[in-house]
Amino acid sequence: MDRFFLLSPERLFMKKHYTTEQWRAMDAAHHLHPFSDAQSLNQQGARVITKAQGVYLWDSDGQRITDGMAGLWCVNIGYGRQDLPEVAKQQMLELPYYNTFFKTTHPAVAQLSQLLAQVAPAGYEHIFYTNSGSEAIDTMIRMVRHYWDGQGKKEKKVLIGRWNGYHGSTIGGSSLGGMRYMHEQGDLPIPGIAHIEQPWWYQHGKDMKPDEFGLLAARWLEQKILEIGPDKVAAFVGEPIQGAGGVIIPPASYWPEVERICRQYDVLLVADEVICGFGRTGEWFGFQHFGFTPDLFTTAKGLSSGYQPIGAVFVGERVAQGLLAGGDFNHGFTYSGHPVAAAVAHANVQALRDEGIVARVKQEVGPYMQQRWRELFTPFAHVDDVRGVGLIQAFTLVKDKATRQRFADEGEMGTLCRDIFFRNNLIMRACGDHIVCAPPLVITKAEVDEMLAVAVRCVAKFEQTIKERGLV
Ligand code: PXG
Repeated sequence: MDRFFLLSPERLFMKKHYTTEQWRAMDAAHHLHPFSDAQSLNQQGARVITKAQGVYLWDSDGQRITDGMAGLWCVNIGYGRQDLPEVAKQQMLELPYYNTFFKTTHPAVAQLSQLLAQVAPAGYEHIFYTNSGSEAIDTMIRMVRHYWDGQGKKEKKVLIGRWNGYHGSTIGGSSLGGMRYMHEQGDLPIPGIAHIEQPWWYQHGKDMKPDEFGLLAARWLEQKILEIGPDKVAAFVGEPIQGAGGVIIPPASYWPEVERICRQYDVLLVADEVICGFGRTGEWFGFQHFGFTPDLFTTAKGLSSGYQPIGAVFVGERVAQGLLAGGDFNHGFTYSGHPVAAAVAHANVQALRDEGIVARVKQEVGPYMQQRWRELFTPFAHVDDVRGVGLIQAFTLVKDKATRQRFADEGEMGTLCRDIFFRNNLIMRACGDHIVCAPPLVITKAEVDEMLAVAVRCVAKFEQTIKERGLV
């Protein structure tokens, strides 16, 4: 047989010949979904998404769905780009795979690294690649501990994260994250991880002004460092804005105070930019929005806009010098710096920059979204803490706005509301009772209007439903 055979068109396109029911049956029989109750999902049957363009998805019944979540907070550049698949194809033809372990490199990864060092602020000249955000977090954990070993501070091993923070699903990532329902499965967290409370003013701020509360919340970190002992604490890790935790935006005073505390106790500061990175807040990275300088930061998602799986740890000067002087770092993945993922990420980041997509979030579509979001949702009786930055926004479903009373069964109302969106062909995410929205960064003002008009009708329907059911 010819070594370079091609799949026949029939075999390539066979997948299009099934019906929705057939897809569902196939899926239910063999596919275990992430973060899902397999039994109940299989009874309902998953919605089959077949194609996408711009900010829209289509399902196998031909319904058009507005994707208010950019996939899973990742398709920053929007669906349906022609250039990214072309780059992938060319790279696959030229060099589909080679590793970067044993004194080899390749043009795609070298070029991507140069570009990333350019779009990041000065001082992040060194980048380590992974396939995902979770792997970026685990890489960072090992890197930080290895760094302190190299400095002769072998006791400095504890990483501090936050309750309701999300850092992925690997053993390290889910330990560092503060999702208790994840810790319950698999005996987590692993040793050497601690957590402090999240900086959510609405819940924990009581009578304080937001900035007063921001300082208080930062000092929870100081207390924890002192409790553990500064000589044992390696790093503090936080998302600039907590994404999966429900878009928790700390007061402006929070991050600068966290930074001051980290410097005072010589604790490394790590920003998890997996959601905030690559334009989501209107800046390239979330730490630029909040005005602090992490020692390292982790990225994924928007790095390739989800067109390929890739993550990266950006290493600042201090840790980079330690690593460069520290001999072998015994860590890496078969696909670290994968040529196709690197080539696609390069084309994506270049387009985010050269087409002004990130700048537009800050100057134009972000402010417009924020204004409309507040105007449209603030009036609802059971919607409160309406908030957002750039193209990441949320509100919280509450029982009583006057007393800030939440619903008893956290998540039940969020799911109810989310399902109404879904039935109306709009995807927004419920994180507990927080409704969150993070559309592709290329969304136009007209598409924002169209999306929010549907969302408003859905929230009205939600309020009517909970009244009818006697839930309020
Ligand atoms: N850090 C942060 C801040 C994240 O949001 C990860 C790390 C892990 O990335 P990977 O690529 O390993 O998934 C994430 C991922 C949700 C949801 O439902 C959020 C994420 C992933 C899946 C679902 O909000 N964030």
